[in-house]
Amino acid sequence: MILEEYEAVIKPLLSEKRYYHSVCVSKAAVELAKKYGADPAKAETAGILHDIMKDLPQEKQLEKMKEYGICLTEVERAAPKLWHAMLGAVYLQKELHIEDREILDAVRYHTTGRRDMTLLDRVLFLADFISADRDYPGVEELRKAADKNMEEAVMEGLAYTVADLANGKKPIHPDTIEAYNQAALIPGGKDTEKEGCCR
Ligand code: DGI
Ligand code: FE
Ligand code: FE
Repeated sequence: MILEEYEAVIKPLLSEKRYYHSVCVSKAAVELAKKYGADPAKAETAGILHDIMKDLPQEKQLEKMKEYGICLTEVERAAPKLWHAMLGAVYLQKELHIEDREILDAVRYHTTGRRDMTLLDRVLFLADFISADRDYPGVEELRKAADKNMEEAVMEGLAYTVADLANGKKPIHPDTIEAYNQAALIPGGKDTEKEGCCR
C-alpha cells in the first residue's frame, strides 16, 4: 500500500489530533531515514502507522490483545500507555498483512525502545519525539540533537522518558531500562573494548 492508502486506513481509527501527529511523525521519520541511511519508504510506513491503536478505548485494546494472544507482564498490565505499541504491531501484521519485520519491530518498540535498536527503531523512536506537532519544553534542543547525532538524541529521549516515569513513580518497562543502560554504557553507540569481562 502507498502512503495515501495507509492514511485512509488510520483516519477513521484516530482523532483529528492523533491523525495529524501520525502524518508529522511519518514526515519526520522520512527525513531522519534519509539523513542516517535507513530506508525512507519503511520509515514513512512505520511513521504513519505507529499509533494506529492509540485511540482505541483501553477495554477494547485489552479485548483485542486477548484475541491476538498477547500476554502482558505485570509491568505491561500496569502501564496502559504501552499497549498501543504492542497491539499496533500485531494489528499491522494480522489486519493489514504487513510482514516486514523491521517495520513491525519499529512500531512495537516505538514507545519503550529496546536493547540493540535497529536503525529503523531509532528513526521512529526519535521521529515520535521531534515531529512538527510536538511542542513540549526542550523539543527544539532535541530537534537540534537529532540533526547532529542520532545516538545522542536517542539517549536524550530515553533519559527524558526514564526521568519522567521515575518522577511520577511509574513502573518502567525492562525494554526502556535496557535501551537506556545500553546507551549509557556505550556512549555514541560505538562498541567499546569489553575490558574486565570474565566470560
Ligand atoms: O503515543 P505517543 O503519545 O505519540 O508517544 P509514545 O508511544 O512514546 O508514548 C509515550 C507515553 O508512554 C508517555 O506517557 C510515557 C509512556 N511510557 C514510555 N515508556 C514507558 C512508559 N510508561 C511506562 N509506565 N513505562 C515505560 O517504560
Ligand atoms: Fe505511541
Ligand atoms: Fe506517536
